[in-house]
Amino acid sequence: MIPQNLAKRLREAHKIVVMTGAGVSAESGVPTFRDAQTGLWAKYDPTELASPEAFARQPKLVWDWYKWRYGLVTAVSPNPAHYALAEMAHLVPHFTLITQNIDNLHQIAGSEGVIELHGNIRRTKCSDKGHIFPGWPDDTAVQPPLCAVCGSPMRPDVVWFGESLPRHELEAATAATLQADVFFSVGTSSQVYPAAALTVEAIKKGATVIEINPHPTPLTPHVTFSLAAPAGEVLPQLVAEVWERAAVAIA
Ligand code: BJW
Repeated sequence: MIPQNLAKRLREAHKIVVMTGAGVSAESGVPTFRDAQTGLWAKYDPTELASPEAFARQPKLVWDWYKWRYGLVTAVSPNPAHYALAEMAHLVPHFTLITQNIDNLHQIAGSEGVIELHGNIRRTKCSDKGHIFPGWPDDTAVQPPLCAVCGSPMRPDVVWFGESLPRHELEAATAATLQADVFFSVGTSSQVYPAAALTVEAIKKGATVIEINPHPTPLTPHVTFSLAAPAGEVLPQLVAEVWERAAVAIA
């Protein structure tokens, strides 16, 4: 059940920004980073493999881990949370979707103009000059394979700890956040910056900030509404109760 004052605020909103994290893909079967894990996640700390230092130390391990994850995300499908966000874009005057996820599931669900803060695992690039390639190269004797243009080792086109976020994407995300009257933080632990700083900015500027997460985060005490439930349940319910039923009532 969506609180009535939240539903009213959403219906009146002109500019809505949604930022998603790993939790939005959890119901598709993609493991999150910081929840208890099994399999390869239990063996290796994902937050330690996602760094240039790890790649320099163990390039084959990092390459294999990402290639395995590439296989994982290409085998799963968007869930009701992804589809609800794709639908929400058509129901509000201005809608911006920002994601920290690299799995492409928002785009597959039909979202357009998604701002990807941390890259996309469906692209690879070379580690020296940043030459970008769609997809993953075929297996070669050398792992990771070498760039066809400059010969440096290939890596996924994602943003690791200590690396800058893509400038255009971060600027676009910041601009949208500063103009938002409603800001959603969905399925993120709000521990990784500068992504979490967007939520902080939205809170500081007085936007209505809604967090959707079954578990509390460091920002939970500061948001306007905390909806403590899975995104795949809350978002479809929210779209139905706030906009679709309102449209039926008017018609
Ligand atoms: C559900 C659910 C369901 C479960 N429904 N919810 C300021 C302060 C402190 C530190 C820094 C700072 N500024 C920069 C830093 C350093 C660093 C950082 O933030 N460190 C902190 C960890 C302390 N940041 C960086 O290094 C960034 N770069 C940068 O700042 O550049 C400038 C600079 C350069 C040089 C020197 C200094 C500064 C880059 C960050 C890149 C992050 N990259 C990763 C890997 C991407 C590739 C990959 O996928 O492998 O991005 S790390 C990982 O964390 C990934 C994620 O996008 C990101 C965020 O994780 P997320 O999405 O929040 O996932 P989880 O697992 O943490 O949380 C999931 C949540 O879902 C949980 O809360 C669950 O409860 C919930 N959930 N099921 C809804 N069904």
